[in-house]
Amino acid sequence: MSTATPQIIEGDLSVRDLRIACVAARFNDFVVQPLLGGALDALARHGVAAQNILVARVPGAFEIPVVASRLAASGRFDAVIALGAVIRGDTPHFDYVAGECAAGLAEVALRTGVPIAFGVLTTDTVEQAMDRCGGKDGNKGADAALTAIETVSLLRKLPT
Ligand code: INI
Repeated sequence: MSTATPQIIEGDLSVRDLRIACVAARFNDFVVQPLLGGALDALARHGVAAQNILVARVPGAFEIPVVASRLAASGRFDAVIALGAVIRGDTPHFDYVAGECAAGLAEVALRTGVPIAFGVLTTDTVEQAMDRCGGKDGNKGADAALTAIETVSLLRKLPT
């Protein structure tokens, strides 16, 4: 029996010279602003220079994919971080906004090859959103920033 072990490739957080675009919705800004702060803080802590970060603000989560698409296709960014908060409340709008945002971002990432970190909260209540933007469940904006860095790192290690 062979004693060979499979090659395992993982990304890490030590990549340098990253160029990052954040696309952040203004809708539910009381949630998105802490998400953006968490993302920017995580990027700074991992050595991403401020001059290599662009933040684009869009009206709502529904508008994130088209702007992410433009930025990803520009060739000027290694990754895009999408930030927003879609809160169900009692509006049927929720499923359309959240679903189209997620599907649109997945399509952009696959089409362009530029990784997109999904830092768009989709919650039933305001309380759940608050828990995830710096509350008891952490900061999903910071998590998305780390995901972006790790995924760029992995892509740089993979065969082309
Ligand atoms: N946009 C959000 O980012 N979050 C929401 O919870 C939300 N809700 O509930 O409606 C929302 N709607 C606006 C939407 O993203 C678009 O900006 C709007 O429909 C104009 O295209």
